[in-house]
Amino acid sequence: MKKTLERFALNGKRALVTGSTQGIGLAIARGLAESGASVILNGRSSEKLSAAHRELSAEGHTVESLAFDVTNPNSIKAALASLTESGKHIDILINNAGIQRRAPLLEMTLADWQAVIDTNLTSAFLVSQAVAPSMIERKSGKIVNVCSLMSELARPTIANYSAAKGGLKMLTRSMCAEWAKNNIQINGLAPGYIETEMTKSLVQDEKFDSWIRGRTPSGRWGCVEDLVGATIFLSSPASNYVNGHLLVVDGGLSAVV
Ligand code: GCO
Repeated sequence: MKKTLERFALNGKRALVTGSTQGIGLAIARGLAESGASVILNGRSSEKLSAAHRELSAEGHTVESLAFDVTNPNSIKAALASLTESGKHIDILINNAGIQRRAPLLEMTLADWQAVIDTNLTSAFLVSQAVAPSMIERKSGKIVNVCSLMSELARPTIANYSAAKGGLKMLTRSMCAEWAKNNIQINGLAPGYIETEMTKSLVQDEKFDSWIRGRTPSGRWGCVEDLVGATIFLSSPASNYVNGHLLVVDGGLSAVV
């Protein structure tokens, strides 16, 4: 039993979680830390970053913070250079940063389209491109791209988000195609409808809430903790022969009509 559980241990590993000051990112960061990893938090707001840092540190975890803009190559480069200068490398990269800007397609502005594509898709390209060389050099690494149920299914008013998350699924497979030979495992995590700040307005919408509870075989919204086990699996030696895979955590929603 003990040997099997050790496959999920992350002791001695350093994980960077983008967009980890709240919601899914913070829950994933906490789960990685509880599994033994030292965690680097990231976010745009230094206030939220400090608060998340204090929260996880108070729980006894080894936490660092890197405030950089995941859509800005220079910001990413400067942040990672500061890590390298202190002799640190990233073993596990969780590309989680994501926003939502809902609008009917005919009314969607280019700004709302571009902001979602930049934050939810291009960021994973930029941060992974900056982190991968060190993983390739060390012939070891884990990249988890936080995709979505919307990587596979669409609904009205979220074309930007669905296009980004669909692209992220294929970027995951493309990373697998080019980097897996270096003992790097790149996989996608696809959350279903999870209660977070991003979905708060949907949860509070009685009609939408009722539809989700009826449409989801598990009969409930997911919570951020529902995603931690799958992320630990994809970040640990337990998944060393899993690559290019999209691990769906959606209460069964995408399995049924
Ligand atoms: C929406 C939601 C979804 C969820 C989640 C589902 O407007 O339908 O925001 O996009 O955020 O991504 O997997």
